[in-house]
Amino acid sequence: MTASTHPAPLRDDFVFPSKEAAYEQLNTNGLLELQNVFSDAFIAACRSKVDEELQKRGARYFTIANVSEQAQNPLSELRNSQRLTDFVASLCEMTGLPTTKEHLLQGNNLRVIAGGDSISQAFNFHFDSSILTLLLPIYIPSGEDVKSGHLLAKPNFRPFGQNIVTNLAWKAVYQNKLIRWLLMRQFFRGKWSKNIVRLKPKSAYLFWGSRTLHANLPCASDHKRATALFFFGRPNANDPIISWVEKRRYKQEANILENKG
Ligand SMILES: O=C(O)CCC(=O)C(=O)O
Ligand SMILES: [Fe+2]
Repeated sequence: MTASTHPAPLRDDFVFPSKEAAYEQLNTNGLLELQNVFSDAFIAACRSKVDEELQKRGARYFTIANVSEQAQNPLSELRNSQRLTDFVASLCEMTGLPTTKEHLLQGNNLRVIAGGDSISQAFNFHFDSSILTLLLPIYIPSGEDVKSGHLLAKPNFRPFGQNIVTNLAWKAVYQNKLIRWLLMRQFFRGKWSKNIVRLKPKSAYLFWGSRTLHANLPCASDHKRATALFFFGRPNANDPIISWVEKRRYKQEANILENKG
């Protein structure tokens, strides 16, 4: 194996909060920002990679699934970050849900929104199937909220421990066009003002994935928005039916949002 040529993702001087404080924050506030955790060089490398992919594909929406397995992508370096892995593993373990370090990372993708797809890719409210989701902003447009692609999140909106039936019921209720329209209307009436997470590149955002109802805001069509998503742990690891469904879903995860809207 040759040594990686990618920059180290984490800033050397970044100090993680204690896992107890972080766990408390996730349970009460619902969202944990690790401010300026990523190095300038790492974000710059991720941006170059996004630009390269945009050059190939043109200004449109796309996702790259399992991006951390692509050695040529700087995001692959994140897997080697022991400090980050230990931190997220501890948080997942603290939930009491069954997790193992080997199966910690369940899925990950790079998500790029550009050109005319910006509106159709906004307000796609959903729950992730992970215990913990890490969102890494790479490009976030500046400007007013409705053109910024920021995150809308209602953290801890439902408890962990959905079984297959209740999970499907939640999905049927929250992931359909009528609710999307109603939630959008709520947003434009200012009802989500406390739930806008203004994303800053170089920070990481953590939330309980399967508990948090979330979506991103639109961004202007002449801007690009790029995020990487890392999904850790499965709340239903011991349920064979859910495991089977989720395995299929992780394969399709990158396409789910792509095909909606
Ligand atoms: O790109 C984002 O801000 C959120 C994407 C997301 O929630 C997901 O891919 O599960
Ligand atoms: Fe998500």
